[in-house]
Amino acid sequence: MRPFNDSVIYFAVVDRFFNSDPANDNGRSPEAFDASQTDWFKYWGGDLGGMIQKLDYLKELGCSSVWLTPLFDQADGLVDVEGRGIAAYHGYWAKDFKRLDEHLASSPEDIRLFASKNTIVDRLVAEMHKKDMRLVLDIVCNHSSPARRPDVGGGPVKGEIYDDGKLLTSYDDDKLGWYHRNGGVCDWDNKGQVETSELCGLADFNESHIGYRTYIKDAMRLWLDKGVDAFRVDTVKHMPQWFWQEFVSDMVFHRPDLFIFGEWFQGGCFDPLSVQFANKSGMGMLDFGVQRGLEDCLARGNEQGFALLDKVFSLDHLFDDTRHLVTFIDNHDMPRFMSSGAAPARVDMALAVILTCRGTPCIYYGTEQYLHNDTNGGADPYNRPMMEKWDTGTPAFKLVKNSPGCAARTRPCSTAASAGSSCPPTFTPIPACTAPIAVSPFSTGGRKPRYPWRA
Ligand SMILES: [Ca+2]
Ligand SMILES: [Ca+2]
Ligand SMILES: [Ca+2]
Repeated sequence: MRPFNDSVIYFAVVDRFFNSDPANDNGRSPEAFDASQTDWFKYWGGDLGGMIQKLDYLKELGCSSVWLTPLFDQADGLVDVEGRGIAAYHGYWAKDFKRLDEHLASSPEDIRLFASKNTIVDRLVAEMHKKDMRLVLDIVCNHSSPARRPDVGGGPVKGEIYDDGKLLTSYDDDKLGWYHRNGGVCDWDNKGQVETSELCGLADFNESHIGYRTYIKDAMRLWLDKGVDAFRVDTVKHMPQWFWQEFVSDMVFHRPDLFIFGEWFQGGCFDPLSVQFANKSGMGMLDFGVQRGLEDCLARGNEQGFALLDKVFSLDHLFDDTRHLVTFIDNHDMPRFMSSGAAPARVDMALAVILTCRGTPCIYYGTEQYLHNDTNGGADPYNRPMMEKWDTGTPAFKLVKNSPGCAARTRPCSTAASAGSSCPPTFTPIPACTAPIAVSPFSTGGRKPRYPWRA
């Protein structure tokens, strides 16, 4: 597997980035779209044409890779959660891994993307490769979609799965035996239960079924054949390690230069199981340790200053290869850095850290514009505003693009920035730092973690 650490990743929630075509906004379920962009739980119109139009902006920013939220065809309509209708605008409730969601494109040929070689995905990949940029596809193997409440019509049927439009199975009529039927996770410290029970009511795939494994791996190989350069893998904590080892082996056999990194929610150096995953699964991992350390000192202003971040870097030896870690300051599953208390200058400082430390930095869309909405503390979904500005002159934009030693475009030629180790003792000792650092593992104490709607 080829590390991506010569790259800076830009992570965009496609629905919230740029709307190039109002004709596809309604999709198959107009009730799931909100043209006023005030209902945060519905589609707002962003599409792949919008991504293509903004590639030059991302290229100028210096981001050489773009991670897009999942592109698979999503469950249509609204899911009713506690009286609120929620659409699959985020992309994490797939129903057909071999089709493109209809909100993202405009023609039937685009939707059946593997039946043609001139679809919008082909054009996106071609444009990116022409600009020496790489496409990171967000994939989900753990689950499909949640149920609608029986008295709310029009929403998705739980766990309906299609193969290029042909219905294969569903949770309620699971002819194929592709789903676990263990109910929801109750004990979050029980590894087996976390892997084989449901997360937020999402139909949980039974990875022991060879038919399911064949389907999901065939689908992902098709996406690789379209030119996808890397996978970001959702909810890796919720499937057993043997599945990931098999999956990674098969994908890398198909594409030897493929980079894969996984989301072990809140994983990092303080969570031994996540460290084991990072060292044994064959894929890299999102580094929640660095995120937590940065948030602690630069957003929340903890009086211990950089002590937690110092501790994180001091534990780098736990990982076989820290180049495979993907660093970030915030993402779509937590409040944005500014919503956590950071002034713009602190955002700049945090960006400077991830742009210069080990691993591959990943910038959440809009950070370079100081985009944030602090409703409900900026928690999901308020951390996913519509991208509003494309100013190439903000300090954050210029920092990513130009700052000596931190510039995104210097990483490919700066081994020190992209692969060098960190040296914790360089932080100046201050009295507060000499006190024992309250480093607790990310244990949930058996309670359900606050997982986002999309989960
Ligand atoms: Ca649109
Ligand atoms: Ca759909
Ligand atoms: Ca599972």
